[in-house]
Amino acid sequence: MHPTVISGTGLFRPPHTISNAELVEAFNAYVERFNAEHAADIAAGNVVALQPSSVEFIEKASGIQNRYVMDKAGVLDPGRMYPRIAPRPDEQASLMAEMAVQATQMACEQAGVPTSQIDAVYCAAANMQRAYPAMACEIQALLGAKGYGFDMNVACSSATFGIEQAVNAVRCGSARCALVVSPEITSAHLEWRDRDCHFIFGDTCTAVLVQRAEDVPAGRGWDVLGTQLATQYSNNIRNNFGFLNRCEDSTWQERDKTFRQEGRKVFKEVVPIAAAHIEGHLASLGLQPAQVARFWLHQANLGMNQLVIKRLLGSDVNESIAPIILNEWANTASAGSIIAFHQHSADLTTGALGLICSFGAGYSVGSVAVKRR
Ligand code: CO8
Repeated sequence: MHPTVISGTGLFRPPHTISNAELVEAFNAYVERFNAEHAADIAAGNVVALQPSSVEFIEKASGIQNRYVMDKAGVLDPGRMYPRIAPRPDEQASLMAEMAVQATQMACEQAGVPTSQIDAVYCAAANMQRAYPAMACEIQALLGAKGYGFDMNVACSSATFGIEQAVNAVRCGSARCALVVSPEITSAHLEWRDRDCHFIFGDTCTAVLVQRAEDVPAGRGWDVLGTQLATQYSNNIRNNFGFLNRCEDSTWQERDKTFRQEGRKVFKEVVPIAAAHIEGHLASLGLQPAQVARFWLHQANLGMNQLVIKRLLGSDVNESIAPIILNEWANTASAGSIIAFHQHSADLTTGALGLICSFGAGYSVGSVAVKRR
């Protein structure tokens, strides 16, 4: 068994931002238009009038102030309310692969390795833009990488579940330099016309390189101490979009074909699951939460992260213990905890312990314990 190291991380920043004020203005224009168009049915009680959204609610309920998206105009057009993404010919690099290559180049630069050294690619994200060929195979080709690649989806926990696959492959010797890449175009499967969730998500892509420790210069990267994954089936976060839809004679416009959730239930149920998971994982490594210098938690909701930290440490969340990036990025599905790690880890010194933890649909929870080299 070979010891493993996270040697580099990368982050792709989409071209557009949407502030809460811009989002709410567009949403409320859509609501006004919808209610005017359906005035007779609303008056007759056949249609329920839509309610407006508000910046105050969004910030208080979630902590989100902004999100990045691949297309802004389509999302903010009250007559459309979803991104406009041009189809590409098969010969051209696909959008998810393009995002993945940019994030990977940054991770490889940080690690000081050429992309050609990668010999396993895990494209781990909450949605894939096509059924096949696997996104990972295309990313592998664009990077000039060797070995093999495959796609995997465990919703918001895809990246940490991918890291466990990468760590195990490098540990066992079936790969030496494994890439976990998480291109998240959440804007394309979010229902922007539903005020309960229209503010939640943003787009991005992260990349994580896992290498054999002996290949990484001393003092660079993070030793992987261990990974732990768990799932527990729940329908509280669900999206029924899939290849069987055409056989059911339904269209993608139906509400169940984009993201839906019972947000309150998710909040209440996932916080104790995540806190117990982290405690259990650390205990299996002979560690207590108080010994951990930093927790890079999933970025869905500020209040959730505050509660997880309170359960673990009995204290309030602060930027040093558990950095928050969701105010700027919103919930980026599987990429959130990796963005936090990427942006808030350079200041920790040799020997510092850290824990990356994601949680979300499935339910799923995945954690990666690391130690600064
Ligand atoms: N503006 C104004 N009022 C609103 C709005 C709005 N935009 N939205 C709802 N309200 C109203 C509600 O109608 C409700 O009114 P009333 O009391 O009259 O019924 C009131 O505000 C309170 O609503 P909620 O109870 O829903 O508010 P909460 O305080 O619970 O906050 C949250 C809602 C922010 C959604 C919160 O519950 C939450 O964050 N929950 C956890 C969510 C979570 O972690 N989900 C994980 C999903 S991520 C994942 O697993 C990945 C999936 C794959 C990616 C998908 C990409 C698209």
